[in-house]
Amino acid sequence: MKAQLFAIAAVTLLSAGCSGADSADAPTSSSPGTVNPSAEPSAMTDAQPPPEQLVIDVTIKGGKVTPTNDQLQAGVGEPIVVRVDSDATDELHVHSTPEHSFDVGIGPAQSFQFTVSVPGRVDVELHELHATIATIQVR
Ligand SMILES: [Cu+2]
Repeated sequence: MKAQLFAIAAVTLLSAGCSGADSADAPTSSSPGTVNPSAEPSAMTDAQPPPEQLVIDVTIKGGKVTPTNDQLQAGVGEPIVVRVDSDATDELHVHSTPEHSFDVGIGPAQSFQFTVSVPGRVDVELHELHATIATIQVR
């Protein structure tokens, strides 16, 4: 079931990319053999938006964690940062493909970054507290 959903998502992504490239190429393909001296390759870099980034602020205090069961969304390959302020050690586990595991120490402003390369539902858990911080829908 999961593999099937992934296949559909992958096909959707591929076809979207193809149609975009086709329409951009269409005007320049009408005069083969001629070189266009006015083409500016640098014009494309201006159109790039800044990379998006999802930041999850987590507090672990007195055996409790906030937030729990947060519902979030992120893109494939988008940096996801978990910032932890904790009074106990724990293991931060990201159920993605590939999965990620981080050692949480005691102290403020601990930053853990990862990306997810396969679309799907990604649980971010604390294994010592047996708590789910957030579920991220990666598209
Ligand atoms: Cu886990």
